[in-house]
Amino acid sequence: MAAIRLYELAGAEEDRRFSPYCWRIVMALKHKGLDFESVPWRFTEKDTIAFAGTDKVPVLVDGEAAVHDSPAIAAYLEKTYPDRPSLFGGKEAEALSRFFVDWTDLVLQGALFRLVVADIPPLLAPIDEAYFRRSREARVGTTLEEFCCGREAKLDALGQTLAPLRRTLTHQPFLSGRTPAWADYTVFGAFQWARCVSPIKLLAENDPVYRWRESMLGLYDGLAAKAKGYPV
Ligand SMILES: N[C@@H](CCC(=O)N[C@@H](CS)C(=O)NCC(=O)O)C(=O)O
Repeated sequence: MAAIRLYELAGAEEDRRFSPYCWRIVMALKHKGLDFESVPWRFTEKDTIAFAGTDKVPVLVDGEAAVHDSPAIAAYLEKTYPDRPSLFGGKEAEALSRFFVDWTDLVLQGALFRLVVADIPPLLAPIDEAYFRRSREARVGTTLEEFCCGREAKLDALGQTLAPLRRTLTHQPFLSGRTPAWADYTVFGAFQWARCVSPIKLLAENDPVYRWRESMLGLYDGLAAKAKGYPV
């Protein structure tokens, strides 16, 4: 059994892993070359992860340590495995990458949520579907279908949201420079979440963000590309 366990959000199908935050950590573990056992988890299985002091995934268990919250897990991996490839590339880069976490959580995932959230309920385990609908509809103040209607205009808004990312990726192949690191995994997690739950085409093939996403999908023997989801 691998020493590290990662609790990851799954849909009705155990291999539909669609949490953007969990994808960050899957990519970070691969980056560090660490083996891990993935444990599928559903939204309503709060008791299963209560030992880690949270009701959300990812939760990483490594020996005696139980860590939750994706940036905290990344910091834990960097500190605990300093001899493995660096996730950040130094303290300044670690601090700078915090911006990518906050931008992704607050801006990018918000823009994607408006486009894909109505596609999620049919993919959930029956025990999760009512919980998901109730909690998310309370958050947005309407039905998920109503919230997502008029996707075309929302795609335009996504295009504008992506403008800084697009320009950066015309200067360099990855957000972290010549090779991918934590900032890339953070942003990529959001795109991978969308790909795992929705058939919507988010990016045109001539978009530098599309090219970057292709590179990210191909990393680690195409791990993310092989994951259950829709073609991009
Ligand atoms: N800030 C946390 C957010 C984690 C999070 O929101 N996870 C979602 C899955 S995508 C979750 O477990 N939600 C539980 C719920 O909605 O009840 C992180 O970066 O890990």
